[in-house]
Amino acid sequence: MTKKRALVTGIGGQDGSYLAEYLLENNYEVYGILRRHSVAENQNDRIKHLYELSKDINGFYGDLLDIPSLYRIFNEVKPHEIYNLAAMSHVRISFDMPSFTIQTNALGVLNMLEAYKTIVPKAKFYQASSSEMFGNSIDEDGYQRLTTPMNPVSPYGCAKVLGYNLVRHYRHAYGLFACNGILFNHESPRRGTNFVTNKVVKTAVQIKKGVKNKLELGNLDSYRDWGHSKDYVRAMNMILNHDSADDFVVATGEAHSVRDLCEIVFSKLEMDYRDYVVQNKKYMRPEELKYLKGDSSRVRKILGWQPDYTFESMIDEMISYWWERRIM
Ligand code: G4F
Repeated sequence: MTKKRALVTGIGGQDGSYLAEYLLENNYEVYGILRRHSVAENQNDRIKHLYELSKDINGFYGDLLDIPSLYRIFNEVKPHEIYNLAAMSHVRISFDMPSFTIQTNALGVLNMLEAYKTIVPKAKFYQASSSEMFGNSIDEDGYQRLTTPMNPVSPYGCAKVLGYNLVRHYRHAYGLFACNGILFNHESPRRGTNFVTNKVVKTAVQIKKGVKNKLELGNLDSYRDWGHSKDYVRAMNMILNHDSADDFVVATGEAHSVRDLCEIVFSKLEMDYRDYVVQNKKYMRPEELKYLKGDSSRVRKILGWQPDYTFESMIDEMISYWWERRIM
């Protein structure tokens, strides 16, 4: 039987790497799009182990904004499933680079949809949409869900709303199997260390090991619904293997503040975060998204998705990861 071919943009990122692993385990051929990196050694950091494990993974240089590269790759791979995970994914940095963010995270989606519609219209398309699209909208019961108004509060969020609407529009106008996963924050040891969870965990371990003496953060009073990336990439695949194209919220339904996160991580390492955490204005955002808690009842009920990790088991895994490394 021919294997299904999956094309994954952003394969070098946290989600791309876990998704590639999951798809290989499930008998797919995986084709990834990577942007050129000036330090060649860092290009494949999160996925190089997969090249040793499987012959079914292949990488292409390309970019969502380089239309000829997309057409070349789509024509060569002729994918059955397309996962568009590539993005400028850091919300605070999107305030510094608004134009690049809008181009990549919105026009990039349009370029992908056009290549998809033209070359493989029978394939299925997953768009990495984000809870950042809700901004500070919260339903009366304290949750965000598909019907919650989208009021983005960052260039990143604004771009993701356009990408989200383009996917819905292409689905309705052209009958494509194009879906959005609205994923709430998801973390792991592979998370970039400039995102708050891995920054807190890595720095707390460094403090415990005596190589650092403080942790500088921005806003401690925002709340996030944090799940594990491995659980969330499984949802992406379930969304594309449902019998009709649809949009789903993926979340844990639990909210913790950045302060709670610090308290939990430092106390697991037998320290008091108040002795080490200091606020630095440079990590604050011009506008902050204050509270996220997702209602994922549809993805649980319709697709049977549920997370394997809890918040605590995810934090434990991240602490062990950094604890076992020689970090300076
Ligand atoms: O870890 P963060 O940078 O994640 P953020 O902004 O929520 O975005 C992540 O989740 C989105 C889903 O909602 C994704 F779409 C997006 O791509 C990304 O994966 O910040 C979390 C919270 C914020 O309130 C931030 O202000 O932590 C606060 N924070 C406090 N000090 C900090 C810091 N965030 C970072 N990155 N660094 C700090 O020093």
